[in-house]
Amino acid sequence: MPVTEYRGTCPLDCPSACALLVRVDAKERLESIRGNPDHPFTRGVICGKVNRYREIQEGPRIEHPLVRTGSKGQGQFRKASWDEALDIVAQNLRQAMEQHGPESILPYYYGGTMGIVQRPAWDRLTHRLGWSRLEKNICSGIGQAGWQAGVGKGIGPDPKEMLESDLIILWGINAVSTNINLMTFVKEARRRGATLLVVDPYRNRTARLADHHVAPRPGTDAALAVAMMHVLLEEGFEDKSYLAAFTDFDAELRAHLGERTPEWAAAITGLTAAEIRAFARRYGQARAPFIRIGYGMTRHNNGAVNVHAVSCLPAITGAWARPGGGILFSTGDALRINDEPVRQTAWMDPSAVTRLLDMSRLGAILTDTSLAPPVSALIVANANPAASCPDLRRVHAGLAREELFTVVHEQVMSDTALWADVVLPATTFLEHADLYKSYGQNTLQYARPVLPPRAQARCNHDLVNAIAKRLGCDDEPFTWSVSETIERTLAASGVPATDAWNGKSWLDFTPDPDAAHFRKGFAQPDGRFHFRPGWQNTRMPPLPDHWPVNQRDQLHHAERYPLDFMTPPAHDVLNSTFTAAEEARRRRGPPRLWIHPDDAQARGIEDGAPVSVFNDLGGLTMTAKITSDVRPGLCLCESNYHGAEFPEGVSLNALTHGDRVAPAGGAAFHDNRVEVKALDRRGRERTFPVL
Ligand SMILES: Nc1nc2c(c(=O)[nH]1)N[C@H]1C(S)=C(S)[C@@H](COP(=O)(O)OP(=O)(O)OC[C@H]3O[C@@H](n4cnc5c(=O)[nH]c(N)nc54)[C@H](O)[C@@H]3O)O[C@H]1N2
Ligand SMILES: Nc1nc2c(c(=O)[nH]1)N[C@H]1C(S)=C(S)[C@@H](COP(=O)(O)OP(=O)(O)OC[C@H]3O[C@@H](n4cnc5c(=O)[nH]c(N)nc54)[C@H](O)[C@@H]3O)O[C@H]1N2
Ligand SMILES: [Mo]
Repeated sequence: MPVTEYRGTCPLDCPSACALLVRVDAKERLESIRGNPDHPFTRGVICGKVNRYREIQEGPRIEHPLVRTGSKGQGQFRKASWDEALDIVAQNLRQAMEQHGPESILPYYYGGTMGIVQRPAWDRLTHRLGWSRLEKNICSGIGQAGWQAGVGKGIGPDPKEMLESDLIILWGINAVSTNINLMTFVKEARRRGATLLVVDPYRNRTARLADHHVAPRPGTDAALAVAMMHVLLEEGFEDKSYLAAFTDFDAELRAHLGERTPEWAAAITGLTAAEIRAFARRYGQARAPFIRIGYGMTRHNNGAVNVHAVSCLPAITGAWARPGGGILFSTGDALRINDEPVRQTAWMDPSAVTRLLDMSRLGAILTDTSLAPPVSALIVANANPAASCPDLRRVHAGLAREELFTVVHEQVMSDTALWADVVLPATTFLEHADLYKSYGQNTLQYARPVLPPRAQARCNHDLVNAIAKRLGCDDEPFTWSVSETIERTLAASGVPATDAWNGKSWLDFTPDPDAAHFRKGFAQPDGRFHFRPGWQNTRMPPLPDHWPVNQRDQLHHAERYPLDFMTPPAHDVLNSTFTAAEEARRRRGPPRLWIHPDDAQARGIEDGAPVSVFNDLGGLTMTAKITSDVRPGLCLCESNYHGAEFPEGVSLNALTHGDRVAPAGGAAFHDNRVEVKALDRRGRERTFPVL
C-alpha cells in the first residue's frame, strides 16, 4: 500500500520538542512515527511514547460532543451535535457572566500541546470578555524564579556543546526518560572521554548509566552546592578575576561560605562530608564542566533557593566562560515569540486588570466558599487537572460542586473529562497545524496537519472562535484561520513566513556562544551574576543557603509521617498523557511504591504486596517494590496514573500538597511526607501477632 511521509513536530510538553517523520497510509491512517535524522537536536531519535503514538491516534478517542446524563464524575454521557453542545456551553457561560460577572469564568489550560497557536487560544476570549486569568506556574514557576535570581535570562550553552565538556552533571533531571535527545550528546561526549555525574535522590534510569551518582535527600541541593563552594574556595579553585569582573561576590559572601562546611551539609543532605569534598574537587578540577539542571529539584518548597544555589557553581570557578562549560536550565528565552495575534493581551483593561487564579491551587480555589466571585464556569482544554494538579482530593471536591459548569475539550476520556458537564472532541497534533518552540533546544518548528480530524474533532483554535462567535465576538481575530494566525505570529515576531523557510520545517535560533555563556555580562541590570538573589520575599535567605521549609522540616509532618515521598515522571507516560491508553496501562502495571529494604522490613512489608501510603491529604493503595534504588527514609511512586488505577479512584496527586510555594507559586510535587502500612491481599491493614 502506498505510504506518504510528512514532516511533523512532537507537541508534547518536553524539552526535546522532536522533529518527526510521520508515515500515513493510503487509507489516511497513521502508520509510523520516527525522529527526523536531519534535525540538529532530534538526530533521528524519539522516545518510545511517541513512537507508539498510534495508541492515542487510532485508540479510543472522544469522537463526538458529549453531554452529561449521570451525576457529576460518573462519566455517563449522551452524544450531542456540535450545534447543541456549543449552545449549551455558550448559554452557561452567558449565565455565569450575568449572575456572577465575567471573572466567574476560569479557562484552565496547560501542556497537552505546546503549540504556540493552539495552546493559549483561550486567552484571546479571556482577555476580550474579562474572564479570570490563570497563573501558569505548575511546571516552571519555581525553577524560573531560582534561575532569574542569579543569571537573569532563560538561555545557556547549547546542549551540543556537551561534546566539548569533560564533566557532565545532570542535576535533578532524569534525561533518559524526560529528555532522551540530551543523552545523544551525553553519550557522544562520554565516547570522547567525558565523565557523567548524576545528582538525584534515587537511582533512576539516568543515574544507572552514570559514572558517579550523588544521592542527596530531596530538597537539600542548596546545602550541597553551598558546601561545594566552601571547598572550591578553600582549595583554591576560585577564579578571582572572573568573580571580580562578572559577579557580585564580596567579603561577606566569602565569610558566609566559609561557615558552610561539608560536615554541616552532610547532616542536611545525608551524604558524607567525604562525598561532598570529592564532588567539589571533581568539579573544580574539570576543564569545562557542563551542568544541566532539570525540573525535579525545583519541585520543593525551597526549590527556587536550591536552583539559585546550584547556578552559583560555575560563577565561582569561571567555568561559565569556557566552551563546553557553564550551566543550562532552559533555552526558552533564546527566541522571543510575539504571540499577540493569538492571545490579544492588549484587550486587557489596564485600569481593571482581571484576577489571576493560581493553577497549582485549583482545589483550594474551587472549594473556597469565600471567593468572590466564585468560579462558576470552568473551561478545561489541553490539560488534565483532575490527575496532574496537586492536592487532588480537593480538586475533585471542587469539580463535584453541583452549581459549577465544567466544559472539557479533550482527545481521550481523561480523569477531568469524567467530571465534565459537556465534553468536546479535540484534534491531535497530526490533525492540526501549529508552530513549536522548545525549552531544551533552540529551533522553531512548523507542522501542518497530515491526517483528517478523527470523526468530529476540532482544534483549540477553531473551538475558541466558534464559542466566541456564539458570545457575540465575530470580528477579527476570531475570524482568522489557523494558518493566518500562524503567519501573523511569525510576522509579529520578525521571523520569516513559513514559505520562506527553504522547504525546511525548522529554523535554528541557537544563541551565539558569547551570549549563551554571558561572556559580555549577565542579564541583570548591573550585568553581573547575582550571588545575592535579592528575593522580594524576606523570609527567603539573602545569600545562597539551605532553607528548611520543606514538609520534612515541619514538625507535625516529620513525626507522624516519617518518610520522604516523591512523584517523579515515569518513563512510559508524559504527565497524565498516555495514561488513558489501555496498552500503556498494561505495560506499566499497577502503581508501585519504591521503598528501601530497611523501611520495608520495619513495617512488615513484602515485595509485591499491597501497601497503604498516606498522609493528612489522603491515602492510596499501591504495590510495594522493595529496592535499594531509593535511600532509607525515601519512598516514591513514578507519576502519573489514571485515577482508575487506584482502588481509591483518585490519582497519585492525592498525596501531594497544594501549598503556595515561594517566591511566585508553583507545585512542590516531590516534597511530601507519608507513612506506609502493609495491607493483606484483600487490601485490609495487616496485623502482626505480638511475640
Ligand atoms: N517520560 C516522561 N518525560 C517527560 C515527562 C513525563 O511525565 N514523562 N514530563 C515532561 C515535563 S512536563 C517536564 S517539566 C519534564 C520534567 O523532567 P525533569 O526535568 O527530568 O524533572 P523531573 O522528572 O520532575 O525530575 C527529575 C529528577 O529529579 C529528581 N529530584 C526530585 N527532587 C530532587 C531534589 O531535591 N534534588 C535533586 N537533585 N533531584 C531531585 C527526581 O528524582 C527525578 O529523577 O519532563 C518532560 N518529559
Ligand atoms: N505527581 C506529579 N504530578 C505532576 C508532575 C509530577 O512531576 N508529578 N509534573 C507536572 C508537570 S511538570 C506538568 S507540566 C503538569 C502538566 O499537566 P497537564 O497540562 O494537565 O498535562 P497532562 O496531564 O499531560 O494532560 C494534558 C491533556 O491535554 C490533552 N490534549 C493534548 N493535546 C490537546 C489539544 O491539542 N487540545 C486539547 N483540547 N487537549 C489536548 C491530553 O489528551 C491530556 O489529557 O503535570 C504536573 N503533574
Ligand atoms: Mo512540566
